[in-house]
Amino acid sequence: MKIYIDGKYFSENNAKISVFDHGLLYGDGVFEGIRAYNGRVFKLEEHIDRLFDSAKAIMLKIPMSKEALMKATADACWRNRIRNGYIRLVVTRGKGDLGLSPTNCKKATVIIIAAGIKLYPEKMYRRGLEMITVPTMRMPAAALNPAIKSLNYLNNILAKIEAQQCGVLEAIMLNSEGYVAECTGDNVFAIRGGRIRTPPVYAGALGGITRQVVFQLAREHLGVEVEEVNMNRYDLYTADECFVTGTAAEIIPFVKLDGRVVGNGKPGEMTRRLIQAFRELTQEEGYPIRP
Ligand code: PXG
Repeated sequence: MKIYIDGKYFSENNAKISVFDHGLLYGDGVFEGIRAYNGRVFKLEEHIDRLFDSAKAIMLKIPMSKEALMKATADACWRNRIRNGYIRLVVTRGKGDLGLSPTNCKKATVIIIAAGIKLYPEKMYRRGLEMITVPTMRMPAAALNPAIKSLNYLNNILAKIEAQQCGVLEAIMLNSEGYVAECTGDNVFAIRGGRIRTPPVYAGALGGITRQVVFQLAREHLGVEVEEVNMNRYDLYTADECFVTGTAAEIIPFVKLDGRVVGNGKPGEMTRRLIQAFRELTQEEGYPIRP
């Protein structure tokens, strides 16, 4: 594996950054998880835009243009012979001193890891996940806005630990008002009576790229506009179908939440059609890897 750090490639064993990098010391930085399918990087421009938005929100200057970063991402895939894979793009605050202040960090560090993909087992897509609601709530926007994809993921990691303690892989996180925000690393959707609903970003959700793709697929393939509305756990318990979306997960149905069986306990018809349409789209479009 060849890993990109600040314009140079290193072997896995030599890909190292300073222990004084504030990405390590404080989780000070931003990142993206991106997928490549069939020799193309899926929704690359959208991921790069979100990365720059996250960076802007934390006053981090990314030391290259959007175009250069897109080219570098494709190049990292090319050099690693990746046609289908998972790409982690990380921009840290860079090397500073032991103080919190980012002003001593002279230059951000840009890292691109283009690797293979560890998919969820296929049977989850056919049978559906089981989830619980965890006690750790999503961070209020006034503390650290969940729309920022920062390197500070402890909030989500604590929720993930709680899920695993209960023997499930994903969890519903609520916001401080008790509304559904999202999962630890996925957005959440519910379908009832043919209407598709998802929490708005202001409820504490990341503006997921896969979430946005589902808006498009629902419109084009099902003739339905997704509604962004505040939701309670009740709305998930009483839905006909539920699913989560994320770059790694793609679209996965969930069929049980907090012990309540969702719908008839099997992935629903609309969810199945969205999964199918998503798989077709990923094979068709994207930013070409071949130079
Ligand atoms: N919410 C959060 C908090 C996320 O981190 C999503 C939603 C889905 O967004 P996209 O743009 O991917 O559709 C994410 C992104 C993991 C993992 O190991 C998950 C993400 C990022 C990094 C790791 O589960 N999900």
